[in-house]
Amino acid sequence: MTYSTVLTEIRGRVGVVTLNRPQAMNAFNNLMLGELFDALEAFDRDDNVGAMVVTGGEKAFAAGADIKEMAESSPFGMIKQGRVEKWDRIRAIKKVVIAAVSGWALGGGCELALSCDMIIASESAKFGQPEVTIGIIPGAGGTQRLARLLGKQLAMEMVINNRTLTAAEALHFGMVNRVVPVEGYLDAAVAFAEEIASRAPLAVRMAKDSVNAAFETTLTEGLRAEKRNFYPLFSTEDQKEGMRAFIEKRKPNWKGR
Ligand code: DAK
Repeated sequence: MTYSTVLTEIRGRVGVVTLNRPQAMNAFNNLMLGELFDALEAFDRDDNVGAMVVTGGEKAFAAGADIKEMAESSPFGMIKQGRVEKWDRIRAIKKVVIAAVSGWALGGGCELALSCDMIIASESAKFGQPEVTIGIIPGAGGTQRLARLLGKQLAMEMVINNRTLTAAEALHFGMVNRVVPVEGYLDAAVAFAEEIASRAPLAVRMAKDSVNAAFETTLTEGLRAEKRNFYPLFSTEDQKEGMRAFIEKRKPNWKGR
């Protein structure tokens, strides 16, 4: 598959999707949004890929939705373009997706990073939701995910008053997993994803699903969801292999079944 606004490559067992509209700070137009999710879905189906990384450029991960494209939009125009449904596609990805963020992650760019499972940030990363400065609010989950992640006060400040977080602040508040030097930030994210790709695939999938359940439901329902994912793993070859390998003091050889 060839794309015109994203680049794709497979490094080891990691599928890397790079947003590639540097002339617009990787602002998403409708085409790029579609290509990004097409590429992620293709990697999700590919048995050679164990985990994915989404990245942008050193100066900008993504500056949000393309304001020039969006400026004259109408509600029905956006619905017709399927923009809302497009954003739901990332939630359906089964494999782990890591965001490798350097420079600006603003508006939809910040929301894209938050939609990923984990975030590796370069020291230059800056996160913000400046939508109010152009007369709208976040529309791809920013108000909800920031409130859950950072609590009400800081989320309010970011969403209402355009407070941006530096990489160090984002780490302090638990919004990112690691902060690494700008040089080599993508390599660090790929290495992180490679570690995940080396683990039992079905267990990783169930683990992701279980943690995500915590954000959707009550504790009782969440615990049920965990159990629904826990027991079936005892029917997999990988569970037998993993436990035998531990007992035999060797590395497991995962089959993904
Ligand atoms: N859209 C279009 N073009 C953009 C852009 C954007 N978001 N951000 C930057 N650019 C373009 C600039 O216009 C400029 O293009 P030329 O003028 O050279 O043609 C080029 O990128 C370089 O930008 P600057 O000259 O501004 O570069 P600086 O280094 O001075 O500043 C900046 C970088 C990222 C701080 C600044 O460009 C900036 O503030 N950009 C806008 C950030 C922003 O407001 N983002 C929020 C957009 S609203 C939805 C879900 C989600 C959304 C929408 C719908 N649905 C579910 C329906 C999301 C909405 C948003 O994200």
